[in-house]
Amino acid sequence: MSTPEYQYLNAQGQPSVALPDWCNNPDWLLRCYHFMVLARNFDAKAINLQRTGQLGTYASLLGSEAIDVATALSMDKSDVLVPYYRNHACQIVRGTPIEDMYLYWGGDERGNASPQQNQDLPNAVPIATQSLHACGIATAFKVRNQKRAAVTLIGDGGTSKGDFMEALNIAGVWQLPVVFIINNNQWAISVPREIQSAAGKLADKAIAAGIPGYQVDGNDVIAMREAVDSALQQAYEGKGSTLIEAVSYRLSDHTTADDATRYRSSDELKDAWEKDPVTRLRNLLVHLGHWDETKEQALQHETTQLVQKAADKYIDTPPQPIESMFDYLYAELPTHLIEQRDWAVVKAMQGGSHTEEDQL
Ligand SMILES: Cc1ncc(C[n+]2csc(CCOP(=O)(O)OP(=O)(O)O)c2C)c(N)n1
Ligand SMILES: [Mg+2]
Repeated sequence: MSTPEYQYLNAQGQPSVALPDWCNNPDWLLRCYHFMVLARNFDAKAINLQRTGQLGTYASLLGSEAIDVATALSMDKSDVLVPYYRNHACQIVRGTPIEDMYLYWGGDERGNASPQQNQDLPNAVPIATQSLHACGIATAFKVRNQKRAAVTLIGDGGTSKGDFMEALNIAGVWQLPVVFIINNNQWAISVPREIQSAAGKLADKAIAAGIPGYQVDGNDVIAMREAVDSALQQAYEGKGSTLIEAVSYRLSDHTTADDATRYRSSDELKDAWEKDPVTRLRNLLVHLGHWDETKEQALQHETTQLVQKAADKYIDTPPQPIESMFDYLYAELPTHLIEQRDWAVVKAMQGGSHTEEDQL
């Protein structure tokens, strides 16, 4: 992996060039670190819940903390986040309660409807569809003359889909206020970046759309903030879209249903951990004299407690009635589904047990 074009910190978290002036005040960096640690604790708990049968299949955020936290902190409350399935850290920063996020990953759609999400969209699981949704939202902002932006994230693999290129194209032609961020974590499940695209940089995909594209170190919160801030500014000023390729690494399996040891080397993973975004920011904060072991322990304790409380709340949430799964698909339920719903209600009343003949 070559060095990304925009970078302020080396792998050890030491400044490699002069830092922007705003770094003289540590508040933003400390806030960023707080959320990155919280996100990591949220993630570890999610994996534990899944492994003990208390959560559904879950996509870990490990390695994407700098991308997501810096992005969400740069956004204005009135902007709209258009996420894919790995943007839990963005959602935490934007105010989605952690218990709702566990609800969603536990298969309960109420987790997708937090009032705190405001106008942010729910997770897009069909790859790259979110890029087009972001363009639709940004078109509305433009037509209404609102100074707002849609910020959408996508994986490296997702950029191979037509939807992504179509979205970039229309965003360019219509000068839409969209910030496109690629989380280039080097893998699309088991497909490595090198055979996903022949483009030298994924940021170069912006060229054909006539919009600026930048390749940024996605493990470097300062580079991320600088890139997202300037892309948002461009969007607010009516100057259109930007594509940011955030170069990072997926430190986890693809999801809890995956086993990455089957297709990637442990040496590659070990090298990637050397650039871990969380350690990197902690090292910078120590270097700047803003962090020490006592503060670290206090933050770990605080965020672990917060996550535990949210997990308890999630576990204590009574499940929805069985018929709720039929409730949101049709204005009027077709006859065959009415029959299935009635059958499910009766079965639930009988205690949920079923026999071979019951299988539909
Ligand atoms: C339209 C569509 N095709 C296939 C899939 C199955 N699928 C889920 S994740 C994934 C790989 C995505 O990789 P990438 O875009 O790099 O994102 P990452 O998971 O690495 O963050 C695929 C192919 C899907 N969800 N949607
Ligand atoms: Mg990927």
